[in-house]
Amino acid sequence: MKKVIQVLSLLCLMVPISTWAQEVEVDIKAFMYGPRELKIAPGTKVTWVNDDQVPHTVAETHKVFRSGALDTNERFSYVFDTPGVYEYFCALHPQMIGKITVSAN
Ligand SMILES: [Cu+2]
Repeated sequence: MKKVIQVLSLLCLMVPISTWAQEVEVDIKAFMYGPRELKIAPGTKVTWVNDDQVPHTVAETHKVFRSGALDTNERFSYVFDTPGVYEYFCALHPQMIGKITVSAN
């Protein structure tokens, strides 16, 4: 019985790790998203942080998500639940582009 409880509690610890607390940060610096391309699992929360001294935005090409202007140190988050490829850019500097691939494997 003790063994079963140990195994069960171990499972409880292990299962959430794969589905829980997946967060990634993308830094916006020197007019670039870093990393510019990202592969993540569904359910991952991505937070963009503006490290530049000028405002930037994060705008998905098909308007899946769109931040307002982010001033220095401001952040914008989006949780990617649906697998797919998401390309985004800065509405103020359209040469700034980034890509996020959401895939279960
Ligand atoms: Cu910008």
